[in-house]
Amino acid sequence: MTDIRPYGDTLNDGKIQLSFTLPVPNDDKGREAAKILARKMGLTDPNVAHSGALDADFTFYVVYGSVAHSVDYSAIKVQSVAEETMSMEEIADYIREHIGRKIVIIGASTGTDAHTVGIDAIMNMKGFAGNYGLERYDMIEAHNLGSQVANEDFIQKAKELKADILLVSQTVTQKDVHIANLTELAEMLEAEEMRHKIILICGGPRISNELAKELGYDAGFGQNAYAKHVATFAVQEMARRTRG
Ligand code: B12
Repeated sequence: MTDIRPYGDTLNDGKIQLSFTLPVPNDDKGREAAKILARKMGLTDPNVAHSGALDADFTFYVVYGSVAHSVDYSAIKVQSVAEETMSMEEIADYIREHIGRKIVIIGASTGTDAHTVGIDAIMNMKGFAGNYGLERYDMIEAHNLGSQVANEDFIQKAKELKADILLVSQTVTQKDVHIANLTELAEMLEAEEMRHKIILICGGPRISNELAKELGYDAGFGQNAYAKHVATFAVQEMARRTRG
């Protein structure tokens, strides 16, 4: 597939939907402004499907239109975490065989981030979407520290619990606050001479493996990540390091 386009009614018709807010009242002039903006973004035949007042001076728009661009799908290369995913039982067996002791994993939503559902999905006993969390895994001692955990406290806890693996969740990305916070943690671990001793993994809805590596992490996981994905990577990486 060398030339893919969005699909609406018929294949390759290029139909897309945008949503945005403009600082104007919800009236005809505002709707025209939304269409002009859509045309400037390269959409043909823009159509304002919805406009809703957020207050007297701000309006939310949903605009449909066709985009002329296409993507050469066959040329795309992504850096996903490539391991073949093991099941919860296979992971426990793998740890017994290759590491020979329980491993300690701590996780938190760090900095000012108050979102816990993502890290809970990965760690909590009951898990998420039919996938048990790390607390249920045999051979893994999992500690979920919750949200708004300062990087200093996270590191302190990692020392206390002799953590092998640190899991950091970041949901809020406004003004790139996640980049600053993730970078700070990686730098603090370097300064404490702990970075090479632990496996450092981040995750969240706007985190990719590529971004994580750029920030000095061992791996990054985004949407649709479950405990088995992160545990497969982590235990295999730990075994690789033990061998190395
Ligand atoms: C619930 C929610 C809240 C709740 C959180 C409650 C709680 N206990 O967590 C409350 C009401 C507290 C809240 C507050 C805020 N929120 Co909020 N919130 C949401 C909401 C609706 C759902 C998030 C969620 O729970 N998703 C479900 C989980 C399961 O998905 P997930 O986090 O993506 O996790 C998966 C993966 O990403 C991955 N993963 C996640 N973390 C990790 C970590 C590791 C190590 C790994 C391996 C994988 C992994 O695995 C998970 C399972 O697959 C989203 C909108 C949305 N629909 O997504 C907004 C949203 C995230 N919130 C947003 C905002 C802006 C805020 C506030 C700043 C609002 C405000 N102005 O006060 C505050 C944050 C304050 C703060 N200091 O952090 C924005 C973020 C925008 C951005 N890009 O920065 C969103 C997107 C809403 C929006 N459209 O504007 N929020």
